[in-house]
Amino acid sequence: MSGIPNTKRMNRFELTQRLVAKLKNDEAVIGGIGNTNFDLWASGRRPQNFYMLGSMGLACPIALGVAIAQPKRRVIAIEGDGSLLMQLGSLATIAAVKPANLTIVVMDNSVYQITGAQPTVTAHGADLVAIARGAGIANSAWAADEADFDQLFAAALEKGGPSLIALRIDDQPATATTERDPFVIRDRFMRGLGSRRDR
Ligand SMILES: Cc1ncc(C[n+]2csc(CCOP(=O)(O)OP(=O)(O)O)c2C)c(N)n1
Repeated sequence: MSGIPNTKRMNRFELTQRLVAKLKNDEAVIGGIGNTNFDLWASGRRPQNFYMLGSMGLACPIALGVAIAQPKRRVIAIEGDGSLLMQLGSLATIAAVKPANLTIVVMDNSVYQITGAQPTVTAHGADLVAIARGAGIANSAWAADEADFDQLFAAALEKGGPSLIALRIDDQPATATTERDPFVIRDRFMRGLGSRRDR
């Protein structure tokens, strides 16, 4: 069983909707592969959203790049536990670079859900908040429930980071599927961030 503190098992789509509802300043949101970006897509189209296709573990590295390139914009990475586990080094890099405008939100269901619910190591006690703190992201916390998430996320946007919020979620599948055109996704995101003005 998981060594994660006794936090409520929440729902990814509901949490993603809560997150998106709090965005008021054209924040960039990077959804990881699969369910995290599917529920981001279902929570409302925004040109400042980027939907990762195909590769696990890239939400945090992409978000770090955006945060460095546009330090005045808040940037949020939403990643699954399996994907984050594949790219743990990104946490130490983020801790070293210290982007004040970057928040990581981890959706931990303890499985690789989209490929058949094989257990990840968080099902055996690996604690992603402890790992993030160990990597140097001191401002890392489990959200006890939805209200706690609201408060942690608002504080992350206000006070600055880098910060990481981990959420224990249920086994519900995502509510939609993102469009599958990487060029469209990239171009719209670049325009949404004001970094593509041609064509
Ligand atoms: C490098 C890489 N390895 C494996 C896969 C196959 N794959 C796609 S999504 C996924 C599971 C993702 O798990 P997680 O990030 O925990 O999200 P969940 O599906 O649980 O929402 C796997 C194994 C892949 N796309 N890329």
